[in-house]
Amino acid sequence: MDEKILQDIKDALMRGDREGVARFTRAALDAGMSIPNILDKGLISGMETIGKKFKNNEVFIPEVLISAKAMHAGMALIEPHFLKCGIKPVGKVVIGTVKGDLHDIGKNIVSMMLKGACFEVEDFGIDVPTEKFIESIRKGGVDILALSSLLTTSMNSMRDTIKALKEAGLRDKVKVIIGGAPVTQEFADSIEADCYAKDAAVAVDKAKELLKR
Ligand code: B12
Repeated sequence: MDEKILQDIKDALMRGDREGVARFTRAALDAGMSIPNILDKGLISGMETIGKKFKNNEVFIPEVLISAKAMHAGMALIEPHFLKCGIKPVGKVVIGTVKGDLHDIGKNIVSMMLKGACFEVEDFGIDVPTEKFIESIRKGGVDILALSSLLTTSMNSMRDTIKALKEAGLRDKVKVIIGGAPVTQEFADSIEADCYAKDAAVAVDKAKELLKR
């Protein structure tokens, strides 16, 4: 039964069927299925398959875009289940997809899960200019800067942001965590980020660790 609903979510996402994704996600929630299960085995799994098809030229930008919108419909239903923190935030995170990059699905999942772990999250969205990040750190009160990149080309914007933090004398004011499909620990080390996380669950653990450093 659970497997069937997860497959229904996945199939609807791959078809770009927004209403279907919403309907099956709601059914999964009503059936009491766990959020990580719905996210990993339904929504993210569907998006991964689209990614493979895109790579193999079996689907193209318009189809990917429609599936991405369907993914957002599912995530919108899941998000309220993460937001159960009535207590004082454990820390503040500024998050954004770096300049030159319009991908936001992974970043939104990280943002949602950080909120679920009681972080205050300010999300600057996509294609964020370096100066906007720097300005927010200059204002103060930000514990962690979280940068997302899905393109090998936009990874350079992560390097630029850390360089700009140093030039502004702000590098020791904030911890920087980076992620996104092409990002690796090796790259994080090379640009002197404080840490790298391969997915949203690890990002939450690492963000908590960063607060203690
Ligand atoms: C959806 C998608 C799009 C959508 C984006 C819609 C949206 N609202 O995001 C659209 C259609 C707009 C798009 C456009 C393009 N795309 Co695209 N896209 C994808 C696709 C299929 C899926 C990405 C995704 O959402 N994955 C699902 C999420 C859940 O995974 P994720 O993003 O990796 O996030 C997880 C982790 O990485 C991590 N994470 C993510 N961010 C962060 C941040 C922090 C701080 C941390 C700690 C962790 C973390 O946690 C997340 C959750 O676990 C990928 C294929 C792929 N396999 O990645 C290609 C892909 C990224 N795209 C690609 C390309 C080439 C493009 C275009 C250049 C295509 C074109 N010719 O125009 C444009 C670029 C536009 C731009 N300037 O950004 C390439 C990139 C290749 C490369 N080496 O750079 C890929 C890999 C496809 C491919 N194989 O060729 N794309």
